[in-house]
Amino acid sequence: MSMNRKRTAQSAFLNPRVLMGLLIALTGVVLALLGFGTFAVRAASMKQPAQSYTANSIDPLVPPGFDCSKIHELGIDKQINFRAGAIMIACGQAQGGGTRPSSPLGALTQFIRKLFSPLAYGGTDVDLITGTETFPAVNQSTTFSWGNPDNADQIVVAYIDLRDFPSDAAGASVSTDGGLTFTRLTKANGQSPFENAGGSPIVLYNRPTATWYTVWGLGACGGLGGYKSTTPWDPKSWVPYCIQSGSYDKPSGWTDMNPSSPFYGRMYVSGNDFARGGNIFVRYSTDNGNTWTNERQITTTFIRNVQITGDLVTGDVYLAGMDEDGGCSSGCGTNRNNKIYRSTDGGNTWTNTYTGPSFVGACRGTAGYFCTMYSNPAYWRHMGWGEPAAFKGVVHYVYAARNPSNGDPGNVFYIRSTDSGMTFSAPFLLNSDTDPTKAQWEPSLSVSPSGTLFAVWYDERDGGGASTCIAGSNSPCYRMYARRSNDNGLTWLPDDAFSDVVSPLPAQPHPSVVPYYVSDYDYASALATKHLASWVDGRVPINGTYQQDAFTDREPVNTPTPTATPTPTPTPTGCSVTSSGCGAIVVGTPPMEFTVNLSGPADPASVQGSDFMVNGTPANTAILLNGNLTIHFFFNTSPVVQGLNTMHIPACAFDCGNGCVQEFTCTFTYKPSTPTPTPTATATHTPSPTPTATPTSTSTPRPTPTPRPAPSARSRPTPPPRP
Ligand SMILES: [Ca+2]
Ligand SMILES: [Ca+2]
Ligand SMILES: [Ca+2]
Repeated sequence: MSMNRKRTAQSAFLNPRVLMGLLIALTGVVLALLGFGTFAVRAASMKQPAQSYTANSIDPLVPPGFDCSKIHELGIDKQINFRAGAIMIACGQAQGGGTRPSSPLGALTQFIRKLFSPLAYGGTDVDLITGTETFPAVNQSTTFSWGNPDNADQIVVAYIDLRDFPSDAAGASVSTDGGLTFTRLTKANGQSPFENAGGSPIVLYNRPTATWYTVWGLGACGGLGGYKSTTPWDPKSWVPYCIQSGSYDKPSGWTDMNPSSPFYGRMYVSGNDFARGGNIFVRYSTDNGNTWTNERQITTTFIRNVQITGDLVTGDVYLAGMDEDGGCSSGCGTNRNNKIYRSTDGGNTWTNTYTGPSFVGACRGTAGYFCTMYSNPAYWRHMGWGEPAAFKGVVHYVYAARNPSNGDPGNVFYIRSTDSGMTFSAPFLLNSDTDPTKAQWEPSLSVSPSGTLFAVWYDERDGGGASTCIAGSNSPCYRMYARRSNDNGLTWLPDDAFSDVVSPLPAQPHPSVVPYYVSDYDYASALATKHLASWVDGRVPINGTYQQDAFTDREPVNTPTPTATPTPTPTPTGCSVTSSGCGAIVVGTPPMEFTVNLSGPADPASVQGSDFMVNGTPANTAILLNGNLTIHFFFNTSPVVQGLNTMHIPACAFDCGNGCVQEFTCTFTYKPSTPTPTPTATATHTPSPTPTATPTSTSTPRPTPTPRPAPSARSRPTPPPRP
């Protein structure tokens, strides 16, 4: 069968009718299609009228007369875009997808196991794929989830959607109710609004302009571009824009949404350019996506562009790469190295801050260059790629590795850097399942603005094992599992289920797409109130075949999980904060000094004046006393207002007690000193505050009064010694 397919593919390639089609293809939209992949640049240089093509043809993706012997030289075999896949099929290096006759469909009565235990993480799963689906153009997978920080009801998930393939492979679903329901964007003609777009999905929210940007390979740009909208739920509202002409494979993107960041509003896109040695390049926009003229070369050899992210606080940008060391060309068991690249100046300059130790990538089988999670047939291309996250100078990364010693095909690991990506901790195994026959792979990670971390991955522990994972058949195979940290990665709560059912392994029936494609990544992100994570799920059958739908769910930031007990490893939790100033009434001169007490000693190097705020105003200086259990915070100008005032220390503002500080919020009341002697008063005792005020006399000693009532004398304390 495979030989027949190969011959068919090759002869179709030489068929005159097809060749003619290809020539026409070179002249228009189909050239636009080349935006999917590597050859976009050349294509864009020819200006010809657009042509349309039938959606059941793959031929337009393949350049006429393409020399199949150049597949390796051009890096076609290492690329994940659909055009590269089409060339592999046309050159007989891969089959197209299809429903294999050997796939036994499970008994119709045996449906997916619904678990009745309370769900530890997330809410009810949501199928992002609304509207009709027509076999075999039914695949939706490889997701990118993003939310609007100014309106948490607005969530957009972009994904690969083969509904219109090959005229486009791009889709997105939008929620306007916080993620309870989503609608797949569909124009009146039944198609996606992202015409001639494909490749790797990215969706970002540019906060200064309140504009949503999707990023794709886009034909009209002859390279990278996308569609943008300020009303994302309206399919007609999305308009095209361009980033650059040229080749890009597996792009990633991030945008700085923190108004106090020095690089607020900046947008970043990274990718591998196989027309330039497979090197990683970053493009960024300093004008809210209008122009993208800034390009930087990050590597001088082929390192896979895994994902890009940034620090919500500092504005530093981090790019995770992977040295794949030849991939799986010589089988499972080949090495990988994680790489971290950092820019501290808004994308202008980049440093390779970290190259991790070698590990063996997750693997059960191989498909040419790529490793796969299933074998016989090779299925689900996956190299161990994960996702980075960063918060307050702490950098996080999750990835998947094989255990060569016991043959476990995949486990998900977490590494943590407390020095802005220079050094990382030893890998921490996130999945508690240790059955060496069960795989965990393709993890995503997000960090919220309060330092909660949420990792999500594919996990076989509740399924029947690899032998029962038969693409398209109704046999429970995998489920999404998750794990959460409430202290910026210092400690982790137990791992538990995130998706509601155990999914069958979804089929890839599209004949124009490589047969081992299932999902290349899921990019997760977080808002202040929730973590957003999506995945490919096979629970929905079409034509009796369990097939790909993109699903999503969300984990609230502030709702602790019912079973949450801090895991003692790797380190205990941090400290809590108290202040005798909480609830106090302060009279007199507005205080400029405040004292807090800690349940565990602080790390002096991590404490700054700005860690403490009154009414949102950060203090200028901090001094540690009492064995680092007490901190005095000083303001150059008193932040106190008449009436109610709020003291605040954000979670993980500094390190203490082998962890980081828990969030601290409390209030006090300030009353300016009033002319005390009222006309009727007999002035026997002099500067007397109101009866409820804290006494100033020495007869009632008051340990570390906070906020210091600032009796008459103390308008500015002794100049705080600076460390
Ligand atoms: Ca495992
Ligand atoms: Ca769920
Ligand atoms: Ca589907």
